[in-house]
Amino acid sequence: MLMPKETYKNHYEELFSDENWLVETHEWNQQKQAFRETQFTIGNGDLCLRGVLEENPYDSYAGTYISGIYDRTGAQITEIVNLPNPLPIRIDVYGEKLDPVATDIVHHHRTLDLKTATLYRHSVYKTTHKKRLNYISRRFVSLHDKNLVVMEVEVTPLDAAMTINMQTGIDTGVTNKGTVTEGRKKHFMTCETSIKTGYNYLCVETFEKKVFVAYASALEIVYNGKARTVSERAVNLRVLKNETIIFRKYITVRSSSSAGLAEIKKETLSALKKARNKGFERLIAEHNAAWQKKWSVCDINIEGDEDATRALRFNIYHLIICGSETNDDASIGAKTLSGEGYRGHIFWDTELFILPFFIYTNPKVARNLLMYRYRRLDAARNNAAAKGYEGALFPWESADTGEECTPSWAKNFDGSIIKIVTMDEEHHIVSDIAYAFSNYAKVTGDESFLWKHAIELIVETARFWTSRVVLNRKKRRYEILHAMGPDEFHEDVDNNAYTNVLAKWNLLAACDLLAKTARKSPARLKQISKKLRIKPKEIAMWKNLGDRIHIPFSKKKRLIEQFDGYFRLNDHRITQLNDHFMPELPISLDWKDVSKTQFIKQADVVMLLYLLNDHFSHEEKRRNYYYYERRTLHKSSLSPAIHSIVGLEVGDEDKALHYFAHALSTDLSDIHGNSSDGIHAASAGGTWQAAIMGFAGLRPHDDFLALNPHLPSNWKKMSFAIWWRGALLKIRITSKKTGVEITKNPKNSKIFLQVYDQTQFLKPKGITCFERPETKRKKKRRES
Ligand code: IFM
Repeated sequence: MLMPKETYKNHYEELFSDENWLVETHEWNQQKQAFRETQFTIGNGDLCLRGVLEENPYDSYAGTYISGIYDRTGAQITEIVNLPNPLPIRIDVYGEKLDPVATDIVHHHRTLDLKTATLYRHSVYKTTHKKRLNYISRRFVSLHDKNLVVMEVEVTPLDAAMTINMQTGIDTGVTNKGTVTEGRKKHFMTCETSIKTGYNYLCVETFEKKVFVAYASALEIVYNGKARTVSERAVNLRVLKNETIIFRKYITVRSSSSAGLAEIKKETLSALKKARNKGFERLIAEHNAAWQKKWSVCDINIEGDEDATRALRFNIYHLIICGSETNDDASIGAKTLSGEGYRGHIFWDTELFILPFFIYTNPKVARNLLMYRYRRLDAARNNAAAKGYEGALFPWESADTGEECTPSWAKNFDGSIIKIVTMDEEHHIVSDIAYAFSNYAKVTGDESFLWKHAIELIVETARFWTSRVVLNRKKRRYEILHAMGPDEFHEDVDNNAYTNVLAKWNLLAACDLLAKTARKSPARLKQISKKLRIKPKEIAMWKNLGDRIHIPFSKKKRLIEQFDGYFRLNDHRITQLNDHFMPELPISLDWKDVSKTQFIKQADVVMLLYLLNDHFSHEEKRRNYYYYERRTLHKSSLSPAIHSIVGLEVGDEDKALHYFAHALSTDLSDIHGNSSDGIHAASAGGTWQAAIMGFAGLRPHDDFLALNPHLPSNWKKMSFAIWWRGALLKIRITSKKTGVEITKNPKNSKIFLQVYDQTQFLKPKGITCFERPETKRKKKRRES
């Protein structure tokens, strides 16, 4: 007979938000430990901590990352630094170390409450003496006090009194995870430690860049209803059966590359003192209020599809916690600040997949992300010059300095080691970045950014293309040879359509911007032309090159050809799907031969249809979408969300929903099997875009914002907010109508909106309503 499952008490449960905000696990599974650590990462945009258990069980991987702190060992590749771990709390009873690997665990439950960005845990241990200990904990990285981490652990012996030994500290024993070829690396050394009454202090310094990172921590013990602060890092306490002892740890973390040792110490300690004076409850209240404010803009609520809502919140949460509002010298790596995948490097993922979320929900962060690139324009100029090009060539993988950081070797899907050529061929990153600058300026209407930064960057990237294209005299056209598009299965191709069309866009965008500047402010144009040494002849050249760049197209098939010769490659059918209903390489083929086939890794032409969607007719989109979608293996997490959006554009709701669901669960269900290395940031950003640019059909235009919603039948209502031209719009969409309300408009901008086929200025107060044309028609019919 099955015994009824014992229920254990966890009073934190009363604090949980409703289940549409919770990400939970109800099991301890050692194989999934690293994946859960990624999933349960907490942070505040500047500092992130992987969701490691407090006890640091065997094989756990504590990760503490600060936005923008990278380092390098010798001639090896620059990587994000894994800093000392402030979280360890070790508990021993009867000389036994309690942790889920070492000890029997009879109950284990972890909950990330996305609404308050608080990580909760409940475990029950059974010692070898068969005595149980109830263990609950919670922690958060404050969104209100950007330097503060607060944690609490409560233990209660359930069967008999226990002598509990607790040890805590800041663990400097951590290293970067490393790679097989480079080994594990430590990027810092300790420069100061002190244990004083009321606090502990630690300061480390990174080896190469000499950045100080300081930690001050205080430990409070609540026992017998009395709270006391202790300076010892180890305590021994006799705790009676059913009595609870609480350990609270307050940690402040500060980093600086300019402050001296004394200064950073003073700041870190004073932040700790301030936090202690506020007290535990107030710190929680302030943190929760900051998140409430954040979600009031960032949340997307889909009534009728609670699973999608929860999954979207999970993805949005992970974007929020890695985007800095204060640092305009750092960007977001492909794996956020939740792991060391791709060594924390920054790719095109940021500008095209992640940035749109911030442009529309937190333009301050978006501006910082762009400023990161702008500040590295000189490095990009040097990179271009070193390779014999004009203008600016941004690195394929970037870290702190803006120099190229792509490693030369990596592991392929079949485990073999392959040479990497992305840095020499994926030059599309140049126009991807220019596109992002233009997108930000268009959506925000931030003219000062446009004049001061965007024009310069768009001009310098256009200049790059003038030196990258070659003239094919015979065919009287310009070509881009030896390139790689987003589809990384095909290296060294000529005239990749994505690259060529975006290069063309970049060249013509530079002309366009200068022409607009000439119309608006001739004085400004003079200034810019002087600073960037632009001559009318040069502008004419950009126009000529842009107009004459070859875009591969098959008249016979009436399709864009992904690159010259693509249609001559072997064309196989996808015959097998994996457990996630995603295509597999047919077993008759070998990975090493994939480049000889028309199989592609990720959205390439389809990405183009999305980015420059008003350059293509509906029919062109439809034909190209179906051709390439059938040949895409989605071996990059960047691919599904884009296929969802373009699926909707061509009217295929089934495909849109299929790919949306897939993208949503990328890191909720570890779909690619590598979430342990960090959250797939581009996929997370892609889910936001699929919801807003896809299902809500949002598109920015020069003079207005357009919405063309398409809600699946089970979605009753979709609500979200966006910033457009300095105003905060709350948008509610149902199958019958769309309501838009201006909730903030400090500059009193006039907002012109097109929804379905109707255009109107939004009322300054109250909700402006747009009825679906079908609803209107039905109403009319009823009336007549
Ligand atoms: O930028 C991507 C690329 O498009 C596919 N491989 C992984 C990179 C980082 O996410």
